[in-house]
Amino acid sequence: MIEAKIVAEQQNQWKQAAAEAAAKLIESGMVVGLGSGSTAKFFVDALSARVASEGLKISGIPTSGATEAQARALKIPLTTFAECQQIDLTVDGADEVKLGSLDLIKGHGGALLREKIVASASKRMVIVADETKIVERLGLLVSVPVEVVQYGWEVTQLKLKSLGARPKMRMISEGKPYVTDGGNYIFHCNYGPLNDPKETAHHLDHVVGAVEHGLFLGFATKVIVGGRDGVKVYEKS
Ligand code: A5P
Repeated sequence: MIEAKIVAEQQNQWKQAAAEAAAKLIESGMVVGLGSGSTAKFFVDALSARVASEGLKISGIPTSGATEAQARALKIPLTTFAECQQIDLTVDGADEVKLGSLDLIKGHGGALLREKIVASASKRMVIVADETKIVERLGLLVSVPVEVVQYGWEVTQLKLKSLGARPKMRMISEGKPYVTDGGNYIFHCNYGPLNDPKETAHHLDHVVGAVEHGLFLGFATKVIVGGRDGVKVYEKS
């Protein structure tokens, strides 16, 4: 128990170190995509400190209600896609990162749809993570979350099963499904380590009733990783 607490504390320090390094990449005039999850939360903290102390002039586009609330509380100016359709740089976390391709699994914080919309509108996407997220193959540590519209979810679940996944509905508590900011359900699809993430993504892209999935292939341009040897930066190879 105590050991688990120490590991979690250390992991948080690594996340924070990566997030603070990413905050240094932000320049005045940028439209910044604000990711979701605990590592992105450290980034938003660090960014707000720069806005307050250096007068950095930026506008943020949050990827979730939680990030929006944090940014508002920290007085980070926000904008919307109605006003601005291109983001200069997005900083977000990830659940798994494959070095080399910088392909990712994201969405275990429950915000994958908005995260992918923001990523797809971004010129650059920087991922902040601690070293425990680095994998040889996607799917090694976590399942692939899939966001599914509520209507007919039973049919969509069967379709996901037929693709070889073991879909499990994300729940808040017994009998109470988790509902995303967009009003959808999430199914965690456990495939195990993926041989061909592109093929899996292609199949998931064509499931009627599935709005988006957590395979983020080809989006990240840089990954900043905090770990026992300090902060390391990886570019796409
Ligand atoms: C949110 O939906 C996710 O994509 C997060 O970015 C991801 O789960 C990483 O979260 P942590 O930074 O909390 O580990």
